[in-house]
Amino acid sequence: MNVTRRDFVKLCAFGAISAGVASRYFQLASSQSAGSDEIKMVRSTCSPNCTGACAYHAMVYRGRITSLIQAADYPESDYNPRGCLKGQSMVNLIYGPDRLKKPLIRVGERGEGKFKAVSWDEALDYAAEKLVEVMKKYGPDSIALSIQVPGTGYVHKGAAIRLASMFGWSVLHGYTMNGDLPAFWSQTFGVQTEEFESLEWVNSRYIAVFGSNILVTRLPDAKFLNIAKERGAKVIMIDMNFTPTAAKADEWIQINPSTDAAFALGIANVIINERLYDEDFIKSYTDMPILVRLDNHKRLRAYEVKELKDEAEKLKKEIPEYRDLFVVYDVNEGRLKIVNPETLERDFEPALEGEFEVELVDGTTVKVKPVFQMIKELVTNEYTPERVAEIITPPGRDKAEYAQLVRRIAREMATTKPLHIIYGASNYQWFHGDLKGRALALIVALTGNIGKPGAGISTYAGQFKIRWPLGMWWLFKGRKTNWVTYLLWMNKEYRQSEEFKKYNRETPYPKNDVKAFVFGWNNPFDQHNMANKLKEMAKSGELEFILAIDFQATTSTKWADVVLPGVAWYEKYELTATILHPYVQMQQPAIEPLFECMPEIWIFKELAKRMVAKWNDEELKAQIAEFYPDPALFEKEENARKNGTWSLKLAREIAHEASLKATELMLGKHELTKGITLERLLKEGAIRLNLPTPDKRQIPFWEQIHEKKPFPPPSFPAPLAKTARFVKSGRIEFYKEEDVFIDFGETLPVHKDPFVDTEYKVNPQAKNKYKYAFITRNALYRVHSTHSNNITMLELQDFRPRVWMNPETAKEKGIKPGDLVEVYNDRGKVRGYAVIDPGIHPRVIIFEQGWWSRYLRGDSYNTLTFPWIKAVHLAYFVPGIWEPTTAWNECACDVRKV
Ligand SMILES: Nc1nc2c(c(=O)[nH]1)N[C@H]1C(S)=C(S)[C@@H](COP(=O)(O)OP(=O)(O)OC[C@H]3O[C@@H](n4cnc5c(=O)[nH]c(N)nc54)[C@H](O)[C@@H]3O)O[C@H]1N2
Ligand SMILES: Nc1nc2c(c(=O)[nH]1)N[C@H]1C(S)=C(S)[C@@H](COP(=O)(O)OP(=O)(O)OC[C@H]3O[C@@H](n4cnc5c(=O)[nH]c(N)nc54)[C@H](O)[C@@H]3O)O[C@H]1N2
Ligand code: SF4
Ligand SMILES: [Mo]
Repeated sequence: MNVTRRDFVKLCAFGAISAGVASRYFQLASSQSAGSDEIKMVRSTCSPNCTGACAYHAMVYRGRITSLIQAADYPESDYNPRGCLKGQSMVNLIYGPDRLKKPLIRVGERGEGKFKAVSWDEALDYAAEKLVEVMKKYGPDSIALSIQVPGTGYVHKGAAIRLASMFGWSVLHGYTMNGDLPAFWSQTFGVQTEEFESLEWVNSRYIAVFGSNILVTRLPDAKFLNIAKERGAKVIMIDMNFTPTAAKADEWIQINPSTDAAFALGIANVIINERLYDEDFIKSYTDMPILVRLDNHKRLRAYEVKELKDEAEKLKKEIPEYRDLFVVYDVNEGRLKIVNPETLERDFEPALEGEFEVELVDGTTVKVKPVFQMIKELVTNEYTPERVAEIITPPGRDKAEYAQLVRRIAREMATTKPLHIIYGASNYQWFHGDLKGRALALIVALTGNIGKPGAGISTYAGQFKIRWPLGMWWLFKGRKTNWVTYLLWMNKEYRQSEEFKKYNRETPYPKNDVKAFVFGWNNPFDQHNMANKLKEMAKSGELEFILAIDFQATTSTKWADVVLPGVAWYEKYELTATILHPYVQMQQPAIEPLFECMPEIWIFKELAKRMVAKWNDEELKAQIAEFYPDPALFEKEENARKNGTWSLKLAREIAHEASLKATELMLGKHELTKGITLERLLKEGAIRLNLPTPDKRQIPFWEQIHEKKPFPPPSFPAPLAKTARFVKSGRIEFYKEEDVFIDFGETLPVHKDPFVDTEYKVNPQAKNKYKYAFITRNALYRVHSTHSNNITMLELQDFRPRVWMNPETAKEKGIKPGDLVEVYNDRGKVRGYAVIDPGIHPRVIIFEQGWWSRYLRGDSYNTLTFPWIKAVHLAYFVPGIWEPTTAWNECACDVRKV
């Protein structure tokens, strides 16, 4: 849209215009002619891995973005405006001193940061040759691709996956690499995750936030907590530390590190023993009435039971293979009944309590109990409010008061509906984070707070979600992706351990290990677990080739052999989605990519083309034009090369066209995107997904609760058969019967102390040496390491990384406010300036993750962390849904003055 400066003020109610796809782009390009005295306003989205996905208007004057303004054009006005100071000051990165200008090839040592600038042809040819060399030597799966979570951009990240699928590279799942996967979801509900849109928070009357720092990490959505409060909701914050979110809550409850499961089980104790639970709900929607054998700890199967065998064999043929037939005791009829796993319609009145004797097919008998009875015994014996207070009460606080607190909170939670629990990423990023999640889910299930407006449990981590199937663009012609767990790569010792051999059922690993590393949209040499190990592998040559794609020079690009300059989100077309709201949106180019930067779709296309030429796969050679969603676009560029009319400008225009075509392909014909067209997106901005709920609200499990469809709903891109086997009863499951759960005493949710099964097990000395938990929470001033170099953000922090600690810690260590201190353990160390804060738990040290190494006077915070693997996460393998996930906070440390 072109306007004169005078007209600018009139543009408050601006809506982007479009006259069809192709003309849209060219109109845009022409208005960028240098010297034209017009201000152009282009709607795009801010898109770090933040979950905000905030719509912004880029104001462009003479081909340059002069300012970024919150678009505030969401159709539901409550969502307006969205944004934050990081998004607002993104120009500091786009035009910043770290911006990459040209492709680079390393000339110095790895990590030294010495490169020569080369032409695109030279860089791409060299990278393609090196990659094919590794593929020939070790097999294609020895190349690992890391592109982070997909929601920040389905088109360009999709192009990277498309390339990986062509050749059969290994792809590392960002969600588990980040530790963002809350493993309790798949174990309990059979899904990756499901969460409320933030607008739904206002419908709750009780919001219990367990370690999610919403006022820092959910900035554009945080206001909905306040609106909920204005409407009468109570907000409580359970956190080891006082946070901005705690400051806004009605009540802050400080507990010991990673003791949330004990707290939740104490709450369950009170709810069960005071009979405050929703009996009808748990009988219909959960596994609580299902009978478990006391001899082998497995659920009783219908076909094992003499009186049910014939009926079970008949029924078995009618249900999918991923379901199974379990049994309840019907109190009305006084006999055992089979649970139909394909519906939640209930034709029995099951016993929740008691113990029964069942005659098996072979004439022997076995004792069984309903899951509810087992939960009741567990919480009654182990998790009385007094016992729980022993576990959760911080040093120096009154345990009797905490026992009373558990009782009060339990009664409030059970009687104030709807209840919403928000379980934060930092809270589940512990070794036993899954147990904590299962215990918290127990509270919402017992009280019937699932599948209703304002009632549920949500976890909000990164922008991970694939909101509808995208395979038509992501996968190259019938080829597949090859997912590999990041932690297995980092933890070779575990790969060779007896425990791994015993419990690993499906989790794959490349037979010749990872030999080349390709990454984009992440900064692994700072951000990833064992950043020091990655550096070692780079230094030693174990990694034979490293390729980085970014729009700016980061810590990680310094470690690469080839660096390819991609573009920021105001220089390309891209399709985005987030979990915090159900809107689909487009990023649009406001300016020409700076310098020689290129849209990533083009980079991956060029790599694919050059690799195919050197790789012996005739089928791929014949199909290569189909890398672009429209082969004619591919040919157009090739022809231009042949007849000498090729230019970067032309390649970019074609790449923009290809991005739009890929978007159209992905919007496709799915029920969820019905009616959402590219043209509409460009014209209207944000469009709501067609969710199967009233007013298309994002209310998880609506269909399960209201239409009696069995659990789980599908988690894209996995086929239902892969995820439904996690909950074979078709219900919410609190009892897990796989051998590994039995062996580790985790058939039901229990509390386990932090560090006992990890740090202290490996090194018993660590218990005395390292008594603090190293908490690397997310910072207000960055999105992970993005904006680490943003001058506005740096000024707000006095350019200083900080280390938070309790006054007692400071006293014991002789540390004063502002002192330079070092947090360390046997693996590594990181430095920052002391902040002494009584709101910090006395056994916690905080360092906010995301600082680039160059600001740290030494090593990265991720030299201290370790890739612990929990065996129950090996029971199945569905990438990003059930696989080992990172536990940042399972990291013991000490602190000293430098
Ligand atoms: N500004 C900003 N926003 C972001 C991001 C960012 O980097 N910057 N990153 C985005 C992404 S990808 C993610 S994953 C999310 C993460 O966002 P959050 O889920 O909010 O995670 P954190 O900020 O790491 O930590 C939240 C709180 O958990 C507490 N906590 C840690 N362990 C425990 C525990 O055992 N029990 C209890 N009760 N509390 C505990 C910490 O004290 C901290 O206050 O944020 C997203 N939003
Ligand atoms: N110790 C510790 N470590 C952590 C965490 C923790 O809590 N503690 N949190 C973890 C979590 S939850 C997460 S999600 C990860 C995130 O960690 P990373 O995924 O590494 O995220 P960033 O550090 O923001 O790096 C993103 C990079 O992508 C680049 N980029 C952004 N947009 C584009 C684009 O459109 N094109 C291209 N080519 N490049 C782009 C940016 O310039 C930046 O360098 O960090 C994890 N690391
Ligand atoms: S950084 Fe996140 S919250 Fe801030 S404007 Fe960008 S997307 Fe929104
Ligand atoms: Mo994340």
